[in-house]
Amino acid sequence: MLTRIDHIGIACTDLDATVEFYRATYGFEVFHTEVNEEQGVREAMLKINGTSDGGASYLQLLQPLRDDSPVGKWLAKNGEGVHHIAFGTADVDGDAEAIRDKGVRVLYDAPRTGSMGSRITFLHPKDCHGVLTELVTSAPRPAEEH
Ligand code: MC0
Repeated sequence: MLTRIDHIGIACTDLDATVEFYRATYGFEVFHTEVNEEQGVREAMLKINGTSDGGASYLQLLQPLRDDSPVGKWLAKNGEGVHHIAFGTADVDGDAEAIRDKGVRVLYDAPRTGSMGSRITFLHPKDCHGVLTELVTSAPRPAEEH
């Protein structure tokens, strides 16, 4: 069952400048940063609020590592902006399978590694009214980190 918005992914050309915009304008601080080579991104997670299931909601700022990565291709075509939304679930495997059974293309046969050790998969935007949609099961982790 999808229980919350885990994050909104935002494509940007300059991660440091975008992080500074969110800090200076809204007061959002960086909770976590990492490089995900497989996904081709450098990212910063800005925590917006915690939730009772142990997960949280974030803005995920994404700078592409390569022009031919999903975010690189999308930026070249659309410029900066909202790239995807991600729903949180305790069971990404089960939810992905149930959604696949409804005829929506699930992009991975098995979930892959996402931010902060999460397990993720994606639904094809053309099957979701133009929205690239991610399903996320968070890794158990300490409440606060940097
Ligand atoms: C592409 N399209 C999108 C889109 N990306 N539509 C809405 N939102 C997006 N983000 C549309 C294009 O405009 C195009 O439409 C069609 O889909 C095919 O796009 P393409 O540029 O030819 O690219 P493809 O087909 O090679 O790849 C599209 C696909 C890919 C969605 C399969 O981007 C993908 O595998 N995405 C999932 C992985 C990902 O995005 N990783 C980065 C975030 P037209 O009408 O022109 O045909 S990593 C992440 O988020 C991790 C770290 C995490 O959360 O933990």
